[in-house]
Parts: sequence; C-alpha cells; structure tokens
Amino acid sequence: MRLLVTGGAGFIGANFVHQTVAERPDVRVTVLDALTYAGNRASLDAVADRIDFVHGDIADGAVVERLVANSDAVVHFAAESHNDNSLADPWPFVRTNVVGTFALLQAVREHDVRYHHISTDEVYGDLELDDPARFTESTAYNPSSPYSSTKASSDMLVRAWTRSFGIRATLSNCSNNYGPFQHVEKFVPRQITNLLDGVRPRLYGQGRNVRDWIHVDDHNRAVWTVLERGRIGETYLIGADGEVDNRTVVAMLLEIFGKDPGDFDFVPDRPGHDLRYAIDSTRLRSELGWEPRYRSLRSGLEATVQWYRDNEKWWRPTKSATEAGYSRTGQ
Ligand code: NAD
Ligand code: TDX
Repeated sequence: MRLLVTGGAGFIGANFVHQTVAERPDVRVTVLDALTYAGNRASLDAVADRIDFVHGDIADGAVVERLVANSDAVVHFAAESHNDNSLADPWPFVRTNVVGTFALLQAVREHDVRYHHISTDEVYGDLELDDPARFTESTAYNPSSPYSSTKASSDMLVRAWTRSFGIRATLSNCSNNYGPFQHVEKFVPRQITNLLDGVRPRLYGQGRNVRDWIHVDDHNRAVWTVLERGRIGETYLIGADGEVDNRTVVAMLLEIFGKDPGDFDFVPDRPGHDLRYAIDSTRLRSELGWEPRYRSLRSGLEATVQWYRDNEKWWRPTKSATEAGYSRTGQ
C-alpha cells in the first residue's frame, strides 16, 4: 500500500509515521510537509531511510495532484494547529486548513483515492464545566476560534465532497493529544520544558478549563482502525475518557518534578477560551473495537517528561522564540 501522509513532520503526523513504519512493513509512506515553524525534519530522522519525504505545500494543487495520483490512500494531518496563533493571525489557518484541504479533496476525487481526514473535537465548541453531556458524532458544529472554525470548514468540505462526488472518505475528530515530538508552544510540552528550565508553569485564567487528554499513540492506532475498517462517509470521535482540568495537569507535572503544588503562575486568559471538551467514543469502540492502551494520564505524562529530558536537542532550538511570542500577550 502506498500511503500519502500530509503534515508528517508535525507532532501527530510524525508519531503516526513512526508507528506505521514500525508496525506495518507492507506500507510505503510518503510524507508531504511544508516544514512551517511547527514542522521539524528531525522528528523523522529515525525513519528517514524508510520513507519518502516531499517538502511542499498542500495548497499547491500541482504538487498535491502528482502525489495523490501515485497513492492508494491519503491521511491528512497537515494544518495550522495552534489556537493562540489563530487569534494573532488567522489567514494561514484559512489558507492551509480550508484551501489546502480543498486541493486534497479535488485530487482524491480526480484519482479515486481513499481519504482519511484528521480533525478535532473543537469543531463542536465547548461544554459547561458541570454539564454531564459529552460530544458525539451527532453534536451540532459550533466552533469558537479561528482555528476551530477553519477545521470545521474543512470537515464540511469533506462531507460535501463525499455526498456530491462520492469520494471514499472517513473523518475522525480527536481530543487533546500529548506525547513525544509535540511543539513547545502547546500546553503540556510548554510546562514540561519550563520546568526543565527552572521556570514556573503558566496557567491561563483560573486554570479551570477541562481538556480530554489522549496519548498520541492511542489516537494514531484509532486512525489506522478507521482507515482500515471505518464505514465510508462516516465520522468517528476519538477519545480516551481523559477529562482533567488544566490545574490538575500542572499539579501532576509539579509532582513528577518533585516541586511544591503551588509553584505555578496564573497569566492572562485566552480570548474566547473554550471551557471544556469531552468525547463520547462509543461508536469507535463498539463498531470498530478500538480501545486506548494508555490507561493513566499520570504515567503517560511521566513517560513524556522523560522524553523531553532525553531530547533537549530536539526542542531547545524553538523554545526561546516561542516564549518571546507568548511574552507579547503577557502569557
Ligand atoms: P502540528 O502543528 O504539530 O503539525 C502540523 C504539520 O503540518 C507541521 O509539520 C507543518 O509543517 C505542516 N503544515 C502546516 N501547513 C502546511 C501546508 N500548507 N502544507 C503542508 N504541510 C503543512 O499539528 P498536530 O498537533 O500534529 O496536529 C495534526 C492534525 O491533528 C491537525 O489537523 C490538527 O487539527 C489535528 N488535531 C490535533 C490535536 C492535538 O491535540 N494536537 C487534536 C485533535 C486533532
Ligand atoms: O501556557 C499555557 N497555559 C494554559 O493554561 C498554554 C499554552 C495553554 N493553556 C491552556 C489552554 C487550554 O485550555 O491549556 C489548554 C490546552 O492548550 P493548548 O495546548 O493550546 O491546546 P488546545 O487549545 O486545547 O487545542 C489542542 O487540542 C485540540 C490542539 O492545539 C489543537 O490542535 C487540537 O485541535
């Protein structure tokens, strides 16, 4: 099988490529990645001689057409992915997430190639902290941020291309991922690398916002499950029952580092900050038999802390520019 992976030099995409190369010798992987600030060639060093890497833009119709024509399936991870950046400058989000997805859809339509679309639970907006509800595949779309609205837009394009043009597509919407190779702008690696640098973790607002954490390897195993056994045209929510508020995550990290639980700072809140995300992944579990392997956030975080300790060479070059960006908003 020839598999085109967009965004394979990013966090989830790189972990997907590692998992695929390790577990599926019959799959020939080609990565298409623009190597934006979020992409890192070094994330693929360990598999470099077992994959093909193309440095290119998913919004470039000619490149996309050529690569899709030579593939049996596409898994589309490439995106602008950070909410805070989307508030400062939304255009790259519209361009990559909407126009880029459009280019891929046109190509898979033209060449009748199987397509799996990676999306987020943020398309559903947020839930109240005390609401017993969780998101399901039939929850109405209600995105809050420029980032989530462009992801919602791309999901809508996929659904329309499936119905109107009969493309062979599936979608998955996953909750917050953590694990190796995540950019230091994101919550978990930002706090881990701060702690490694002797800097106090920084919580937006009151730190009460809840995210539904899943280890990136569990997400990627679910993606393979849907790619192989998902029903064409269907959406599957991916989540591992990992609801925790941000304060608790920081408390766990402080404990792992042997620090006082009060050793953190509150910083200005994110405008429009979604309160809570929560995934009901019953369809994925009961129809396709997927189960997460990481059962405890605490032990998953311990392993992630160890990865950042062991891989300073990977994250150090991006740390100071990322923190300089945050200092502009006092965050
Ligand atoms: P990331 O920002 O770490 O990586 C994105 C990758 O896409 C980078 O390698 C970047 O260079 C590449 N890219 C960006 N624009 C491109 C373009 N125009 N052409 C080609 N490549 C381009 O993102 P991530 O956290 O790995 O997220 C991957 C996907 O998973 C995204 O679609 C995101 O919406 C989705 N998702 C992420 C999470 C999460 O917790 N991180 C949760 C659910 C869904
Ligand atoms: O320093 C911080 N302090 C803090 O309190 C940072 C960077 C974040 N936060 C909060 C904001 C969120 O409530 O932590 C939570 C997680 O923040 P992010 O890592 O920025 O993730 P989030 O906005 O929840 O979105 C993530 O999950 C869904 C990914 O970035 C998206 O790509 C994905 O779709």
